Order: sequence, then structure tokens, then C-alpha cells
Amino acid sequence: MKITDAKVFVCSPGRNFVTLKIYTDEGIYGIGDGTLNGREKSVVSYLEDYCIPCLLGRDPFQIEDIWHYFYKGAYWRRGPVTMSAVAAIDMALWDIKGKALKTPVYNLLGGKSRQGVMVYPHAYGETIEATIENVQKYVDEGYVAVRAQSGIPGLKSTYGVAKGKTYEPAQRGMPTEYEWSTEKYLNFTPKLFQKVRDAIGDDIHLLHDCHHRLTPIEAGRLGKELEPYHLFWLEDTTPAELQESFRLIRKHTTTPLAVGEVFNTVYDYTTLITEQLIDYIRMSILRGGGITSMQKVAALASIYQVRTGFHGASDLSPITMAAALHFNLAVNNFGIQEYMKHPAEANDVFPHAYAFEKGYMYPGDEPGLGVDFNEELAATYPYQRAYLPVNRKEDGTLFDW
Ligand code: EZ4
Ligand code: CO
Repeated sequence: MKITDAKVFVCSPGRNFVTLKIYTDEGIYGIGDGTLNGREKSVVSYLEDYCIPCLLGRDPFQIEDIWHYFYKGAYWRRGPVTMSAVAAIDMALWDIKGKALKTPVYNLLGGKSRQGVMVYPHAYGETIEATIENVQKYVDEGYVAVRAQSGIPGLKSTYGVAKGKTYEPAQRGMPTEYEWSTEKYLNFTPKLFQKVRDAIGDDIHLLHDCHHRLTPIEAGRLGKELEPYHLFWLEDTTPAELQESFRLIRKHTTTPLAVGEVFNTVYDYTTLITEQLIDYIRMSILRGGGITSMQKVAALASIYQVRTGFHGASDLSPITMAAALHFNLAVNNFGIQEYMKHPAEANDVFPHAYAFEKGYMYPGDEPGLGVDFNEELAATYPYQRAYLPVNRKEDGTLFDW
């Protein structure tokens, strides 16, 4: 089998997505996700201008070799643009191989290790009461794990809390600005979880995302104060470029830690994993260079009792969601998968076999990844400039969002 062509599509069915389609001489094609929220067109250029010309004529079954060709072969390594492009290629190749061998991708990754994939949705509200109501709504829908975020008294906006019905981090047009106070957040958040736990009982897993806003010692304080409410995890407590800083957090709390939705290689994790400073891997298959590289991350993590907990926000397309579900079904050290529903228009553009039932998701048994891409419909949703917000402290200092 030979690769004959590859095309990149950018569409905006509710939000922007970058999709790579790789064609072969046997009529089989594969699709991969290259979406990088707020920087979509950089990935398009990386793929179109540099990768696609080097893909033509190759055997799509040689996934390992092609992965290294684009990682080592580019000389310049790592970074979100590069690794998202490599991931798009890698996902499309696994999709082709599954279709050619007429089997779902999970069978190529070792086969089923479990029945279904536990997922968690995002519950939020402007107040504690509204947040509890939203958590309860998800519990009523069958979820067994729920992330809870709440508006903070005295702040006009905060991460994870939408003004409207659905939470969407990127806004069309120019970047919006959020307001932040670590003191208000730290004083408020333990009260939030005390009340949520009281309202829903002990049986539901609760998760929370700090979105990189604390220093290590502040993270230690929050983790410690949240211990009575037994969180499944506390996510991205502090910006994690400095892996060693997690030694300080770990010294102060037994609340499990999840890190790395902005990471893009195993090298972002070596200290965190080998010193057992974290409990869950947040890097997604898309950010981390695809299924091929994520197999190595998961293998390293398994030795240190660290589990997967992949990023699954709506800015990763249904193709990444499917890849994650196949991977999660197969790998032994699976933990949990984030599941933030896509807008209805996006589900129409990416018809898929995966489904949700009673707190768990299932990738379906179609050959390959089990997702398709409706080009004609996608063309009716042209790209729209959109950015993630920026964040400032109350005195105007630019801060982590
Ligand atoms: O802010 O995906 O845990 N989930 C998150 C997400 C991220 C967005 C950024 O594009 O932190 O909501
Ligand atoms: Co997050």
C-alpha cells in the first residue's frame, strides 16, 4: 500500500478544527486531528508546507518509522505545533491500518482490557448552589465522575464557568480578559467541595482543575485542605515547565495530582513520573504526537503506578476522542477520560461510532478509529478567528490563564 495524497481541512462547526486526511492507492483513507486551539493555522502550514510532501509514496503500515521520520527527521523537536502535526499523521495512519486489516484500532493496541472507559464531564455554576445542581444533573444522567468548577465571589469571571449554556474556552474575535485573585480562590474552593460532597455523598468521583494558577506551596495548601473531600484528582495546580516544583507540592498533600494537558512529549514527564510526583497523565494523544508516542508514555507511567487521564475538551476533535477511547480501552494503566461534549454541528461533520452509556464510553467496533469526516458539510463552516482568553490579577498584572 502507498500513500498517494494528503489534504488538510480547517472548518468551524461551532468551533475550529484542523483535520488531516491521508489517501492510499487502495482506496482506503485515514483521518487525523491536528487542532491546536487558537493557533490552528500554524499546524496547517506545518503539515501542508513540510510534512505532506514527505508522506507521498510511503507505506502507511510503517507507522513507527514514519513517526520517527517526522520527529527526529525534522531536526527541530517538540513543541505544540510540531507534535500536533505529527499526531494528526499518526492517528490517520492507525485509522488506515485498522481499516485495511478490518479491525478496530483497540485490537492493534493489545485488545480490550476493560468493558468501557470511565469519563467525566464539566459541571459548573456561578454559585455553589448552581454548581451542586449541575453536578447532580450529571449524576442523574449516569455519570460516576464529575469535575466541579464554580464562580468565585468578588471575581467577575473565572476559568471553567460559562456565562451561557455550554462551556467553550475559545472566543471568536480578539482574546477576552479574565480577572484573578489567588487569595479569593484559595479561601473559597474548600467550602465549595465541602458543600458538593455533603450534597452528593461519597460514591461519585469529584475532580477539580486549578488551570495552572497556583505556586507550589499554594497548591500544597489547597491539596491539603481538600483532603477530607477525597478528590479523584486536582489538575494542573501550577505551571509545570518546572517539573521539580512538584516535589514541594507532594510533600504537603495526599490529594492525587493530574498534570500536563499542555505537554507534548514524554520528556515533559520524566521527573514527574519517575519520582512519582503525579498520579495522572493529562497530555492528550493529539498534543503528545499521536498513539505511537503515547504508547511509550503510558508504558513508562505504568512502571511508576501513574495512570492515564487524557485531556478531552471540546477543542480536540471527535477524531482525538475516538483515538483516546481505543487507547483507553486497551491500556492496562487507564485512569479516567475527560469528556466535554462537542457542539451538535461538530458531531454532524464528524459522524462517529463511539457512544456514552451510564458513565462510560465505548469506541464501537468499526474498523479503524470509527470516525468519518463529511467534507461537503465541513466546507459550509469556514474557519473563524478565535483565541483562548488571557488572565490578569486584580491589579492588572498579566497572569496564567
Ligand atoms: O482550558 O482545552 O481540563 N480541561 C481544560 C480545558 C482547556 C482547553 C484549552 O484549549 O483545562 O478546558
Ligand atoms: Co485542564
